[in-house]
Amino acid sequence: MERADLAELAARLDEAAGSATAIPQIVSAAGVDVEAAYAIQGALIDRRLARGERLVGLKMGLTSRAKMAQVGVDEVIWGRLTDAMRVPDGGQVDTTTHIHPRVEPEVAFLLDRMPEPGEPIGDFASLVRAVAPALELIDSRYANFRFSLPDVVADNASAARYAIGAWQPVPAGLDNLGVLLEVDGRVVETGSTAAILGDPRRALDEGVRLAGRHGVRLCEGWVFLAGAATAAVPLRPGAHVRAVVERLGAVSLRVR
Ligand code: 0L1
Ligand code: MG
Repeated sequence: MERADLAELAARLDEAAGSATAIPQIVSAAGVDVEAAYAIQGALIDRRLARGERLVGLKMGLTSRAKMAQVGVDEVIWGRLTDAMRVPDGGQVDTTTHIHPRVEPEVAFLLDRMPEPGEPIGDFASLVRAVAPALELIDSRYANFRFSLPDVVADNASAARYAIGAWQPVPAGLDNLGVLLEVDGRVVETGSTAAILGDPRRALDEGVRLAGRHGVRLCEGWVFLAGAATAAVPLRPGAHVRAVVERLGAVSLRVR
């Protein structure tokens, strides 16, 4: 596929996000494969950077069985995070600026140095400065939240907004911490960090490897969203959403 055609698909996804209007599965309809879909994702992010946003990290997607089953795609994917996507802990999100937003509880890592592709997770302690509870708000730009693998990759792994709680030293037992997702004080999902590839540290390994294939190296000071510990739940206006991760504390946001 020509570069101009990839740029056109990126522009349509960008406009769909900007106008909060769902579109059909234009990427799979154009016969784009996963490799080219990551090039579209890159072009999509370049448009945001051209508007003044800064690249500040990476997110992993579909790192748990619950998430894969929810959307019918069974491959781990990654996307890019910009500063404009971040919501302060306790901050507000306006649902009218999104199409059909969902929220999921995650853990975030703050990177201490740039990892080498293929570096084993045994070096996790030297790579990660701190860990925090996180909420990711995802919003597919495709109608009915339905897509194939190339569609969702091009759509930046459905990334929309994220909130991060207070950074903590890396806790013991990171591979099996209890996770709760609450809406209006009621627990709606429960899980464990073990749901994230068996150990969220593995997500960092995968992120370094998969993004490295596309020439993207993680940088010191970047945020890394390791993936969701439960399925995502739809967001409705007025809701107060909170994620609690054992030993890490809580993070919340309010929906307008
Ligand atoms: O962060 C995620 O796991 C989302 C990945 C893309 C699939 C979805 O929209 O649920
Ligand atoms: Mg996620």
